[in-house]
Amino acid sequence: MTVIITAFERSPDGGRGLARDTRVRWALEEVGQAYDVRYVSFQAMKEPTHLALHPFGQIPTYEDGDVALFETGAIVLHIAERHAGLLPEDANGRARTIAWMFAAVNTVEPPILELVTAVIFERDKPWSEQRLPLVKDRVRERLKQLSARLGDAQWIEGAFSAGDLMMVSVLLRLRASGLLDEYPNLAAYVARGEARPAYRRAFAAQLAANTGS
Ligand code: GTB
Repeated sequence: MTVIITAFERSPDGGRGLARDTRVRWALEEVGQAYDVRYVSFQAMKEPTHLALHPFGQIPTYEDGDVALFETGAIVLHIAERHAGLLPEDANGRARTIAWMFAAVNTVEPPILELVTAVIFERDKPWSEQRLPLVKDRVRERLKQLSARLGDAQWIEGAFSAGDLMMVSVLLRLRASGLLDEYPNLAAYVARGEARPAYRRAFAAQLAANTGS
């Protein structure tokens, strides 16, 4: 059965890999699962055909036979459960890895998204200058905690896992802010993720789709 995901017809980031289809592509590349992409416009995302797949009218979605999913955490977990390589073999290790996936989207990503909102959408508000340092400090707090936990380790729970895939994907959104560089072990962690051949293939595929190259 062919796996089909959806992605922006034209990503607003012009192919910098920040749209969330990149993490799904990455997971599929890690496990060696071929996939097709259906590109959708902003308008098509809000129409009934796409809304049947994604109740919030967003990308990415994932279809595989009779399974249709939305939410990148759920999609990556589904891929990781069906193929070897992204979850540890032992039950406790799997549980901890899944906890890290949730931590990525539920604990680390929210302040990062708040920062993105503050920088992109609230820049012209009269209170923006006052608020931005507070928002940045909330991100720093999470980075400090994550940095302390990672320490000198290569990956978060032993070998590379879906937990790292989700965490690196979330942290990548911070690159432009410079905050990541304040935590050298996290900057190196993200760079290790980006250096993985599967990530590079995923990045190249989304770039080609957005630039035609
Ligand atoms: N929680 C969901 C998940 O993880 O799957 C969030 C999905 C989501 O936010 N999708 C975004 C979307 O479809 C695209 S990824 N937005 C359109 C809409 O809501 O109408 C977010 C995103 C968009 C653009 C950039 N960029 O240009 O840099 C980066 C990330």
